[in-house]
Amino acid sequence: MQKFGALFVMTVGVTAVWLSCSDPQPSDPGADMTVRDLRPVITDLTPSAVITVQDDYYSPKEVTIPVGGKVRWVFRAASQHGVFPWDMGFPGSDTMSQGTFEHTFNQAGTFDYGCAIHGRAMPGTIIVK
Ligand SMILES: [Cu+2]
Repeated sequence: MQKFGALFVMTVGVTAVWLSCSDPQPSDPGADMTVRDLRPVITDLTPSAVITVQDDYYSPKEVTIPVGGKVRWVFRAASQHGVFPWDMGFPGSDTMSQGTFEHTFNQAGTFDYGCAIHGRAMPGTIIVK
């Protein structure tokens, strides 16, 4: 009977050690984050649209992005250009021929812009929805 008792204690002990080693819930601080939580982080790193600024046009001229999306303008021009919002709906860029300018649009709407130098002869539109 003493043998069975010792076997029982040993079996319970081994099982307890096995259970504590195979804990299926490791403490991962990001484990309860959802895709929705991560979306602002992802959009912050990756632009929703990339617009090339050339002589004398934006390509593409019109883009549609989600709310919270970022637009990156990449200047690849010989002349100076800029991004100038007509209704001041977002801060414009400096004028430049090479370089980048970014803006994150956190409100829905239609944002028309043009060039600070060439004006409305260089039209562009950002649609945020
Ligand atoms: Cu221009």
